[in-house]
Amino acid sequence: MKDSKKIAITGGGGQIAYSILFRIAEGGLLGHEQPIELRILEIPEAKKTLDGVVMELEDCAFPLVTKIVASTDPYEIFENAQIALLIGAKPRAPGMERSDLLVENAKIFIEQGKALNEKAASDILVFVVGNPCNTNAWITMQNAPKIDRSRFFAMTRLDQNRAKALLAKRSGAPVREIKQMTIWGNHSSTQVPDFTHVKIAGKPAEEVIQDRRWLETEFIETVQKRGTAVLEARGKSSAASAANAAINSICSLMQPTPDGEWFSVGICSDGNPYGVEENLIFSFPCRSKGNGQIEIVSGLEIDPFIKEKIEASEKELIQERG
Ligand code: NAX
Repeated sequence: MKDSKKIAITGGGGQIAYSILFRIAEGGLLGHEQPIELRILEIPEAKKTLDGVVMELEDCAFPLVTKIVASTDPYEIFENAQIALLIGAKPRAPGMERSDLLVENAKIFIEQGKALNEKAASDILVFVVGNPCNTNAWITMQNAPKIDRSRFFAMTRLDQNRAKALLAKRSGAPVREIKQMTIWGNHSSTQVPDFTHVKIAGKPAEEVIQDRRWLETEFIETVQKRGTAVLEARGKSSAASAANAAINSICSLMQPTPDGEWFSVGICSDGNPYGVEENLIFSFPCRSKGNGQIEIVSGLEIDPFIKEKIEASEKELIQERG
């Protein structure tokens, strides 16, 4: 039997965790041959909820789970962690400005960055879901100088999945035939779902859909506003689809990317081939060589309509960085 992989998850009492923990424990993240140790963080106010979730995890008797640690201390949770899923964050309260949200979350991710720096495995993969996820990932990276900057990621995969699903619906092609869907920039309303390189069953999306106006307007806006639409319909924000996207992302990072495909993830922009400001966590089209070793897909021609939007998202991230 292989050694257990230590997976740290924050926000363990929350909605996304309630879905992702069970999928990870079942083998959905690292496969059915890899034993795992779950190390789950919560804040004291929600520790009781987490204790209930741990009881349920135990009651599943997952064969792959060798140990579960639940705590309110990030230094304990991140000890020797090899993958960290930073899901827990402070939600936006009614009337709260985005700038206040950034300040409140900065405190969390400064502390967690320091704890990761001190305690985690040096080659840990840090994947941030909690919003504003790009800037939270950047703050974590700044506070964990011992960990290579290429090991920090922010989730834009849910946006990519939403975009693929929408193109599949519109074109009538199955989702698996939609390839090379890029989300550029920030996971916010300035995100850029780029349809210009998408292939639908091997053909350019614009050729299959034959409605550039729809792609430039309704398609982009629907993807950008999908989170709000789910919230309005369900009365709660996206959870199972977010957990699914986080799992998809880690699988894409850990396994070599198949030919003719790429995936979107927020990564450190240092040395990127598209002239985006350095020292941001920015979503790019990426390919993995396996084990979290990824490179940005280079040489794509950027459509002027898309370029303008990428610059607006870049500007927003520079402002968030402060
Ligand atoms: P919930 O509010 O259900 O759960 C968050 C949990 O995090 C709570 O139990 C809370 O007590 C805990 N928490 C807060 N501060 C913490 C800290 N310092 N350490 C450990 N735990 C802490 O939110 P949920 O629906 O699970 O969403 C979690 C985060 O994901 C939110 O920030 C949300 O905005 C973000 N999302 C990001 C997405 C993305 O695509 N990047 C999509 C889904 C989601 O909106």
